[in-house]
Amino acid sequence: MNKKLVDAINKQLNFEFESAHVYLAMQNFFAERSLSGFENWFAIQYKEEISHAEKFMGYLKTRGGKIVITGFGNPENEFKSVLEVLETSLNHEKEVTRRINELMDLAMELNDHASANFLQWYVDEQVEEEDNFNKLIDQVKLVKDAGLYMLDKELASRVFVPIPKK
Ligand code: OFO
Repeated sequence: MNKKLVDAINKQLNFEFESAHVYLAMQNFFAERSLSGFENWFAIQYKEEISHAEKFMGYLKTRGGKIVITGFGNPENEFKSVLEVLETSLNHEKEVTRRINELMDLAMELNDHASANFLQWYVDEQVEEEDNFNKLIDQVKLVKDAGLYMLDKELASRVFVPIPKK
């Protein structure tokens, strides 16, 4: 396997571990706020990223490429809102997509058909990843509006109770 592609796949597999940590921090952000549904969703997202890294490792192993594990920066642990978490996630996935596309370009440039075929799974996966976060963002926005509507109804039901004169 071409050394340039082995290096690029190693870089991406380490970025998948970095992605896992990004979502692990988010999982705990929700756990702290007792939002167990979101906590569960992000726990699964964390596991998925680990499996993306493992899939890359499996491929390098099969093709005889040396696996090199590196470190990475600290993930963000502080967020102002649920929406900010989701928008950060979507931007993160767009960056993953950009990197996967670059990897695919390199595989094609090197005429490495097996790698291009392998990378196609990630190309498809990224369509799903971005779609998941886009949908979640839309849903959170809708729920927010619905919450405001329900609160508005509740406030509308308030009646003036005159205080007794004596
Ligand atoms: Fe969230 O995506 Fe990995 O590859």
